[in-house]
Amino acid sequence: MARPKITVVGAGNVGASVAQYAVEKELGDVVLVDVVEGIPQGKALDLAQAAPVHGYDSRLVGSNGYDETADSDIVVITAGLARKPGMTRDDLLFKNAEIVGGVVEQAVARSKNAILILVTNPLDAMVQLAWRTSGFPHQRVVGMAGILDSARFRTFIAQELKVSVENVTAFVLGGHGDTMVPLPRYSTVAGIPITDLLPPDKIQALVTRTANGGAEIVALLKSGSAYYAPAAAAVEMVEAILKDKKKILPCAAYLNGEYGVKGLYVGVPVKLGRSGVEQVIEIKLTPEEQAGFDKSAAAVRELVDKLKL
Ligand code: TXD
Repeated sequence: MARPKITVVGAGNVGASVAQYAVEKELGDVVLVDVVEGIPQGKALDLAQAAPVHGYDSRLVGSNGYDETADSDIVVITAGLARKPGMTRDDLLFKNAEIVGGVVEQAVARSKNAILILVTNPLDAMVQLAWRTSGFPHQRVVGMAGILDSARFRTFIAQELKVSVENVTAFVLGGHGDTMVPLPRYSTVAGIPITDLLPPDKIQALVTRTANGGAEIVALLKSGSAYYAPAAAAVEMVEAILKDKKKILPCAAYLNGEYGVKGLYVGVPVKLGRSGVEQVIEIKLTPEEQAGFDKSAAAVRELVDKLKL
């Protein structure tokens, strides 16, 4: 049986790490694509030469074009710009929309049955754009953000309580970053809600640190943003899909009335399997949580409207 084929567009920090984690888990063969000449080829060759040491037989190819991507099972899109001094959020929105739109057109023309996983920021708007541009059913276009946000929350909870990260689950809804809505009452340590383990002010401090998790890393790195955890999160989605795990994960998914939102991609728990987003998991929210979610959806809607999607 042929190995699954995973295309990763954007061979920068996140893209290269997605390729690395994917082959280390031997999830499939990987095609790395970037506009910069030599970068995808060089990184693919370097990762191929790590194979004998790590013991994976996944093949790696780097390219500046899309022919090698034909018949991919999954296309992970990390191509884009990060905000530079003097650039407004809108500049980034329009620039990345141009990049992601072009990438999606090229990729889907050669892989009509692929599942698209978006990573480029502003995440929720880029997923909506990719869905529109691809013409794919919404189940096959999904965005990565919630796994990262919840992984950050889990890390901080585990550190605070001095327990294994494996014991900690966390539930996060809404758009990526500032407007995310963590749900402490559904966040647990070995099944015990953290609301039984930590005082409210401590939980609030961890929530605030999580919402600012990306900015904290940007401030430390000075140039560039986080990539190990974002890449690990994207690869968890790749694995859930290719292995048809039916894993419940927070992802940016298309809502068709769920949580009171229609026609918009927002972060919610979904079931990920070989068909993509197989189900949106709906839970009952308190009025306060629903208000947070509505605010988050409104922020996404604003960007989507600017792109006239
Ligand atoms: O939670 C999340 N969704 C995110 C999002 C977490 C981390 C990073 N997030 C966003 O992913 C970030 O704000 C950026 O929009 C993307 C990629 O982040 P990364 O850190 O990997 O940026 P790099 O290192 O600058 O890499 C981007 C690459 C770079 O090599 C460019 O040459 C390439 O994208 N690029 C392109 N590749 C292909 N095709 C086109 N058109 C193109 N334009 C740029």
